[in-house]
Amino acid sequence: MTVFENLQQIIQDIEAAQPQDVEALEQFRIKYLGSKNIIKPLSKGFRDVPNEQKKEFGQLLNKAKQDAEQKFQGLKDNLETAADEAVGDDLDLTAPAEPIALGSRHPVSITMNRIIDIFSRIGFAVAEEREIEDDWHNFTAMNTPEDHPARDMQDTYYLKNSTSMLLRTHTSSVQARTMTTQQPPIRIIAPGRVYRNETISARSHCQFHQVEGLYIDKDVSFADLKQTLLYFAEEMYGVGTKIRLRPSYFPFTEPSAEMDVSCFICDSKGCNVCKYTGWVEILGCGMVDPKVLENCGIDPEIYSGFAFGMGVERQAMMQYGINDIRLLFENDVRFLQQFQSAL
Ligand code: 2NL
Repeated sequence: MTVFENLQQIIQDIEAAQPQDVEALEQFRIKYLGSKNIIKPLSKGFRDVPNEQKKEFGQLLNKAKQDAEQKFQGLKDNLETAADEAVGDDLDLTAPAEPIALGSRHPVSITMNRIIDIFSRIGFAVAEEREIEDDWHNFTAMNTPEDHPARDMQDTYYLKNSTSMLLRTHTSSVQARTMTTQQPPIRIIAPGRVYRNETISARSHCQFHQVEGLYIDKDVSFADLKQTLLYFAEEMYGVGTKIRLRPSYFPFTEPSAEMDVSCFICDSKGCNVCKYTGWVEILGCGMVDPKVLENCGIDPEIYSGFAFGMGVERQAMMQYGINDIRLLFENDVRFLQQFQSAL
């Protein structure tokens, strides 16, 4: 066979080739367009072709290369379109979208929101403030003496190299800031995170949440305190819930009391939560000490008020039967997704 005949055969083969898939197309590319393609060796035979045929041979060589290139591009485009259409077969654009999973509220947030909601309904405004405080707003304004153990480094987190800046130990500092900038009537609740240097265990943690409340006006009495807290207890733990006030002591209230509610777990019949007493302690309260009012620029001869403070974690734990406070701060979704809230 002459190089001429060889070349003509190749051109016919290119025309007849029908690669059906990506693999066959690749073989085609290697054979006619790759670095070791079968057209190349023929162009080396160019000098053996008689002069009068050189022009025709050159044109045939170019035609072989162009045919191969054209055929390859055409087949490649066809295969890609076919692949796109195959994917399209599985795509149902009318199908409903995958639902996006909603998160759930943290049990501490659920409990705190319920408390906030209950007090909002009788006119308490929510007050929020900084978590890094100075010792005046956290302790001094609250009538806590310089040598009080709560001020100790052992109990309170102070900022590095500071004896006056600290992480607030209660949200009373929020109320101190409200009282120094606003005159009565004041009716606020202060929900938020607080910090105490405690050893972490199933029952205590170095961070927890509080809701404190403050009501200051002319003629606010202990009877107002008691009725407000009874309303809260019934809203929080159900109509018919009883309250019990026991004398107590806080530097910022006088007189002071601790409040128990009749056990909502066993209906006061006796259980683990109420330790078989029928009562569970939920908050501390009292009449704002005149010294606190004075410290914050409110005249105790004109105004009086009550205040209370409650921890949120313990109430959430009792409500949901959680036996280890650490679960509330680990953020394990398997734990967190079990809680549902209306608020
Ligand atoms: C508790 C007890 C309490 C207060 C907090 C308060 C705030 C102001 C003035 C006076 Cl501005 N008192 N707060 C009063 C009594 C008790 O908390 O056991 N908390 C977890």
